[in-house]
Amino acid sequence: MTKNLISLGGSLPVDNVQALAGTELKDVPDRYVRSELEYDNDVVSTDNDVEIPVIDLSRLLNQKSASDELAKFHSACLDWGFFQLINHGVSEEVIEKMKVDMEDFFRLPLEEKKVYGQLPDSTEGYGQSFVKSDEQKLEWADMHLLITNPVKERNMRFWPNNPTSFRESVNKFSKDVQEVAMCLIGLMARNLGLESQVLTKPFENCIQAVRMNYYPPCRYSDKVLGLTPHSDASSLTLLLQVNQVNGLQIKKNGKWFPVQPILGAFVVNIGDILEIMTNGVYKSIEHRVVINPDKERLSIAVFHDPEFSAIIEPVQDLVKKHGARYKTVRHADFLNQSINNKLDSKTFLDQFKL
Ligand SMILES: O=C(O)CCC(=O)C(=O)O
Repeated sequence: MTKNLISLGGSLPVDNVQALAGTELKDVPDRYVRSELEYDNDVVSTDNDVEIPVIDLSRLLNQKSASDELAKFHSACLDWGFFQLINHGVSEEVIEKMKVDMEDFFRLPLEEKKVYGQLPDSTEGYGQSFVKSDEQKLEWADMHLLITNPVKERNMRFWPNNPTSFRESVNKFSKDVQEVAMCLIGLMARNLGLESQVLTKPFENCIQAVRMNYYPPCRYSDKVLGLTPHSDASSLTLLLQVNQVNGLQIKKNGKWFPVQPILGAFVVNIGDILEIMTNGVYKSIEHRVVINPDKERLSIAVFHDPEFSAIIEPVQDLVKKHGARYKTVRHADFLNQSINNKLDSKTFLDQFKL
């Protein structure tokens, strides 16, 4: 058997949170208690007038509306680094099938899900990621991670065949989402005054990973976090809020803003690698997930990156004015370092700043 080239590093094994949440808990086990949340109430925005931008891909691609929508798209990338994408062209059928199969997978008995469990040296499969020490605080979530592209890098050992249509659903969904991601990167280049291939070429053999997140409800939801504040160490993430339950929050001007689910929309965010490539013009944004006291939450995050051998650096046309603001790094090294770091706001990217 040939060894896969893409390795996502290991994470220490932890208890299954879905199973833990299904027991009669008198309190949250200490490892899940996030004391930082005690001081948090005043920093969650209650301003309902502030809305994360909504971008319409069909308007971006239509000659008549393109220039207005491109301007909106540029300011969404510039001012927010996060937006919701509607009319993106991924069919309702493909999305619905993916959602149903994911929900059915997470509903399987634990022993069946464990068949697709992570191995000690990789975060691919069912389990958790970024757990680096026995003291580290844990997240109130389980996840299932798959490498979906390049196709030859797929490790089918981790691809559930229960439900029977799961593999086909991931296959179709990931392919369609990747097309949308590549289209957005090309349009970003245009908005930055670059030839589109300047940004798209490194993604020709795009590495794509799909991370399915399951956040059980917790009656002590004010003590736990579903996902620690972090920016994505990848380039561009498209996320589906599967069952329309709130939880995702993004940080802007020191405040957390909830991302209200829009049915069928993707939440798109700039990752650290695009921040480097655009020399900081577009920035990755810190985000986190809070837990609902009564309802489970499911989401699917799809990460896109240049191939492993790609050199990550600010594109030349964007360094002319201010000089390079970030170091040059091989993608493989960047990824390995990010995987061996525990999640912690934007501190990982700081190491690459000049
Ligand atoms: O579940 C969410 O809404 C966010 C997921 C996320 O940020 C991730 O998987 O990296």
